Amino acid sequence: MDKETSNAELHKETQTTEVVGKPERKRHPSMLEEQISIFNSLEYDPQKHARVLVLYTGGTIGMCWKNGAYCPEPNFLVDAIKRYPHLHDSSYATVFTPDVDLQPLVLPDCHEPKTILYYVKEYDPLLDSSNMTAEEWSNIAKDIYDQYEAFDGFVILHGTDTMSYTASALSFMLENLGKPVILTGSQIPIFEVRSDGRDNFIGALVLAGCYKIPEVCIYFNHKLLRGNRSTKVDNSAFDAFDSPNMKPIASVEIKIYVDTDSIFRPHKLNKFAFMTNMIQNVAVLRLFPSITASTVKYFLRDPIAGVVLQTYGAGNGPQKRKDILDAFREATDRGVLIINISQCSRGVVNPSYETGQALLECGIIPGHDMTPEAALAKLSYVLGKTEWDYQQKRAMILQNLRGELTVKQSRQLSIIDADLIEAVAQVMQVSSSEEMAALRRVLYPSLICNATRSGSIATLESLKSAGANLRVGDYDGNTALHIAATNGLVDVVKFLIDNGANIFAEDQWGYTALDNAVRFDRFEIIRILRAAGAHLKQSPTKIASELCYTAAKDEVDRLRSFYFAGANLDQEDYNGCTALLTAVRHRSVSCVKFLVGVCESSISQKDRCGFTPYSEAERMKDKDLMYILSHIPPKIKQTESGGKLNGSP
Ligand code: ASN
Repeated sequence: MDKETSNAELHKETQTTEVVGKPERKRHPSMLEEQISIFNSLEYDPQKHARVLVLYTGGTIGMCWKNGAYCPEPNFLVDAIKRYPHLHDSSYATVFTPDVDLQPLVLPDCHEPKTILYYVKEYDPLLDSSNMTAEEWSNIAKDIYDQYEAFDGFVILHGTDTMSYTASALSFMLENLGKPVILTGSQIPIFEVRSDGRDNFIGALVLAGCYKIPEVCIYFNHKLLRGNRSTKVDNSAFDAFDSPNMKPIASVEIKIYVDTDSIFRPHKLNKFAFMTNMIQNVAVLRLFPSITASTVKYFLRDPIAGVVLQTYGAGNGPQKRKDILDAFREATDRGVLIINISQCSRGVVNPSYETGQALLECGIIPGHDMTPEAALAKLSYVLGKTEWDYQQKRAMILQNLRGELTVKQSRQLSIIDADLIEAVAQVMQVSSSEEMAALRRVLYPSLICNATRSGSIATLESLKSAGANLRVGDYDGNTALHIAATNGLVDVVKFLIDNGANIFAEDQWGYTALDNAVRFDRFEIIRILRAAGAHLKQSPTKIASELCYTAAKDEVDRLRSFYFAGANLDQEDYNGCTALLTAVRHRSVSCVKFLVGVCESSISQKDRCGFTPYSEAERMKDKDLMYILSHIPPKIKQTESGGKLNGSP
């Protein structure tokens, strides 16, 4: 009996006690949309709740034992989850709606600042991950894209066998990702007594909902790994995944430890997008000592477009095998992209031997310390970028696009680092390197916030080169980006975004940099943040209340700020009142003028007593307002990047 079989036998034996009954009813496909619309209900509060969308693709986690094998069971998981008190707080869920079918799933309190509400979208068909293809990756990417603004994070329930491939592929396909996407699964189905699935699922939900780690990750056996660094290393242990060339980003123990310094910081943020043109003519070729030239030539024939070449040690190949080297050279001359990665799971490709140099001279690109899964995904992605020519594609393979490879950083000691921190260390009699590191962690956020406040990009640069993490917030959770947005420091905001600032970071009151920019009417900063993918997180009804309050006070610039930030100015507040109707009632003339230029439905909308803005103006006998409301100008088009910023409509 091999390991896999004995594992299956074990499952079979342990299964029966906890498997719950089969549900009577199939879930309606539109149910998810209806459930999501409940998010906008009065009870949902982004400061108290985190929202996670779970995309359930299949895998052992939801499988049942049938006819002597494990297979995915449709329409089973959600009803089962609802019966596990550790996975769902059914009494909390009734707060949102009494309709059980529309209620969110609620993760019971787990001592995090927010309660996690989650929704499961089950794929049809559910798949063992060995059956997954690039088509499924595209479906996942599209679902994340479609629901990006409605959720704080995403969990993908997935089989373990190809989880690292999917995680690697998604890390490239999801461009400018600003929210966590966490894949997890299990070795034993979640319905079984000894399942690892419950812990994995709960950990993934907590990390996706409450920790702002804007990366595609794998969470398994208490470790959060960067997805494109991960690989499945064990098919029978709970500790099934590792990232051999990178420490875990987080570990979930009694406390959750996140290594914030290791979170990937992109160089430039744009609006979140997804790419699905993954080229499938890529493959792995593993060298072995007597491989024949004809095998290599056959392998490299058309239609192959990209090859991950697994070489020996630090990237070495048979330098004396001219026939093989010629085959490689001939392929790269034809435009085939070949990446050199090592057969060793740890270490970097480093052409310091003649044998490595020989491959380099054939046009083979060093793959640094990428995993085979990441190298394949990167090839598919780069080859699919029609806007890049061959040289750009080669250059992109060498670049660190999503944290998939290690780039050596020269750490220069800056004046700030050397002088101030050393001086404080001396006064405090700090001696060990651990204490010194702890001191830096405490001092850097304050230094960063100070430098930001004074608009000193040079100081920020020097802090960054000294190893400071510009994403980290101070004791209030205020990040440099919050401060720059509040103070209208356009250049600093641009610098921070170019240096990987987290546009979704919240201060301790739940405000993001975009909220601050709106509250201080920083139009240009709102535009920059929107272009980088930021969006308002409050529920539309709550935003509508603020809009009404703003309209009542005739604060037209604040209305503009909300408009540029993407708020729907036609939205009704709790009383069914719109900003336009409120502006009319309070004779806020400049707000009425602005709103008639940008609103659609609220111009003719009746409130609960049957008044439209015009009939209200008539009732108030306000001739000016009646004139404005009967001369509606053509609508101003909201631009992609957040609206028309110059001049008023
Ligand atoms: N064969 C399963 C899958 O990858 C293995 C698992 O999930 N543990 O779907």
